[in-house]
Amino acid sequence: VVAGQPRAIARAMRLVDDRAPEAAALLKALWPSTGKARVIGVTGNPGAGKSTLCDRLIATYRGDGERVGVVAVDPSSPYTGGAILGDRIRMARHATDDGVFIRSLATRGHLGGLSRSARDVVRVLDAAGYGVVLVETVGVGQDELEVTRLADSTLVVMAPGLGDEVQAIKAGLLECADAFAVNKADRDGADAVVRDLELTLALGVAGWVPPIVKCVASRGEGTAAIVTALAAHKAWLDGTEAGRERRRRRLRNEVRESLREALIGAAIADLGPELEDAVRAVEERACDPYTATERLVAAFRAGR
Ligand SMILES: Nc1nc2c(ncn2[C@@H]2O[C@H](COP(=O)(O)OP(=O)(O)O)[C@@H](O)[C@H]2O)c(=O)[nH]1
Ligand SMILES: [Mg+2]
Repeated sequence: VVAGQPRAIARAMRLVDDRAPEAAALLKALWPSTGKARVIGVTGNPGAGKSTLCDRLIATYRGDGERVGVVAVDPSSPYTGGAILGDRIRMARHATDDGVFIRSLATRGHLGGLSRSARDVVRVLDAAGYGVVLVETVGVGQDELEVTRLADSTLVVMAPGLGDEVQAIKAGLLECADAFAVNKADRDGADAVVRDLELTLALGVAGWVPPIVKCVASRGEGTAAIVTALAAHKAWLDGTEAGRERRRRRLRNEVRESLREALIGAAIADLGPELEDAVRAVEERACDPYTATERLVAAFRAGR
């Protein structure tokens, strides 16, 4: 993987994605080779032009001599079904470029699992020397928003005529934006989206103010300005205390989440039948769930 061999990378990703028993040892061994990639989340409503824009960003970063990894999160929700094929087609011209590695991830519908898989797949790409990693997600659902948290910078793609009016957009999506791309500027309504965004941001952004860039991804217009905006955000992350604090917060969250998962696993393994008994007692209303939890925690602590 560290030597950048595509077959090894693909195999490592499969192990990580399947949560194979070897995955933990693999990720530990790869860790020293990570921490160099710039991870860019690309999110926004289906049809906004994320894949088209990613294709342009790949070309631009390749032109700068960067190796580029792409993680495409395929939503399993029925209304965005088929995105996987579309994404592959739109990025297909890079398929023969060995400086580009594209990997799709299924959402599988389990909360938290997606962001963990995505994060670990991104780590594999990082260890393999991809200096820029684009993570394309759809900005619907909490799980999707989680995925953008693993990014250094999150680009929110909007477009006119998609119900992307700023009032309608989820607050979570606005908050996670480090830059906005208002795509389909060849259509009516793009300026109105920009104006609405500017007004919304003027109301209450402290610290980094996300730049708003108009673009026409299908023609490659505006891509350079987006790359510049993302570079400015990276400079902010690296060069300011607020930026460094944000990185620390992300790692803190990761360790906590990983701890939560390990603890619940250990508790279930240790308590086994006691846990089932507690559930039954609550079901029979012999015990309230609060007391049941307290007793389980006490039993786990006592190592029974
Ligand atoms: N008019 C116009 N159409 C675009 C533009 N960018 C993308 N599209 C089209 O919008 C549709 C959805 O694009 P896609 O990249 O798949 O969106 P995604 O679902 O956000 O990944 C496709 O038919 C694209 O060709 C643009 O700048 N202008
Ligand atoms: Mg797409």
